[in-house]
Amino acid sequence: MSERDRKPQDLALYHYEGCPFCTRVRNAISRLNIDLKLHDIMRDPGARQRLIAGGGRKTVPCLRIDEGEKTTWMYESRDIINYLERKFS
Ligand SMILES: N[C@@H](CCC(=O)N[C@@H](CS)C(=O)NCC(=O)O)C(=O)O
Repeated sequence: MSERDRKPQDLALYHYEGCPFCTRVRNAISRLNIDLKLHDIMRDPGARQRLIAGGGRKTVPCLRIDEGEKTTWMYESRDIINYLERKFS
């Protein structure tokens, strides 16, 4: 997989530093060597608003998956890790 493929423009993780479920996902991102866009909802109120407006909940971690016109908001840390492992292992 090329360097470019490891920097996916169609994925973004909404998270915050002190959240243990977010830490699990960030650890998986490091392990899989992916350069993913991260939005910290504690430091960035705009990101928090976008998460609630788009996904309907303020729970983190949440992975935003953009596929053309369609956007999916994936909320469960286990689901997010499984998805990233399938895509990038
Ligand atoms: N089952 C979820 C739990 C996530 C969770 O409990 N996140 C907390 C922060 S560590 C949260 O966002 N709580 C605020 C809320 O649910 O609105 C997962 O594993 O992703």
